Amino acid sequence: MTQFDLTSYLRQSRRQVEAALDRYLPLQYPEKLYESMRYSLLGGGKRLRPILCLTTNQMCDGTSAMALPTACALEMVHTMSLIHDDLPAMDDDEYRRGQKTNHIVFGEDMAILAGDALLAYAFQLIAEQTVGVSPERVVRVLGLLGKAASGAGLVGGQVVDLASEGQDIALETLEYIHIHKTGALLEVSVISGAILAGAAEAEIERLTRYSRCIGLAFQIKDDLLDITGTQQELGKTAGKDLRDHKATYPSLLGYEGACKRAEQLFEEAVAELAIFGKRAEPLTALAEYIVRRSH
Ligand code: GRG
Repeated sequence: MTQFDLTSYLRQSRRQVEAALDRYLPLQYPEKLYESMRYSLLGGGKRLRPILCLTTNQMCDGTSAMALPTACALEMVHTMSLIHDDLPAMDDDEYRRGQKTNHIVFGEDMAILAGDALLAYAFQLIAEQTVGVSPERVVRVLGLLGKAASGAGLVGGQVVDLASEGQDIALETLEYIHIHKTGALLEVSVISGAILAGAAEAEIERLTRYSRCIGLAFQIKDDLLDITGTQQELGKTAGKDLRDHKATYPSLLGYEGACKRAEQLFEEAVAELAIFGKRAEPLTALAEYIVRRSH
């Protein structure tokens, strides 16, 4: 639907993000801690959150000096949530992205501490390295990221998810879990880029609605990919009893119903971008990627 070359855009953006992550988090004393942090932070992944932040920032006429620290901080919060999610006390996963999980390689104690350090450093990075943005805007972004990581965001979603394991849950509960576990960080990824660039409130509102649509669409697509098995091939641990009984969009809406809902959300997301005109091409292509990706 668009002439935009998303493949090379993603390749280039990932390269920019990965170089910055490497630079912002060099190996240092105590080495074991930083090796553990770097192992998960630099160990692959789609880099979707930083790319969304940079893309929105660019669309709103920002510069990478404004947005790169926040983009990397978002990836740090995402990475710490994955490290903790994989722990024996949570999902108890041995593999992620086809590689041994952090606690398997570095031990549970170090994995907990590496996650804690990544979370704290994310806020330090934004506060200390953001260039060319007023303190008010930086504080707004810090507050939104704090909210997305808190009980009103990722942690809240994880708690309800853990409490729902092995149970039949309503679509409402499933949506609560995904809006908080996945949607909250995707939302702040999109709007932080706009806030840092000094976008108008009406634009931020549109982008908030865009991000909510792609957040849910992302999760529906994840559930659909779980069915086709692509996720398992990429190294997620499969076959744990409770997770096999987990409620998903396809289990509640049917496979076709879930596909239809994801497509609807994609259309709604794109409609929110109309006010940006042609400048929204990369964000449109990213929404399309989220809904139609193969992994
Ligand atoms: C944030 C303080 C704090 C604690 C974390 C463990 C926990 C609390 C929350 C769990 C959050 C979680 C694991 C959500 C799942 C999010 C998700 C959709 C992950 C997969 O994202 P992708 O596909 O992953 O973008 P890649 O591998 O591409 O980076």
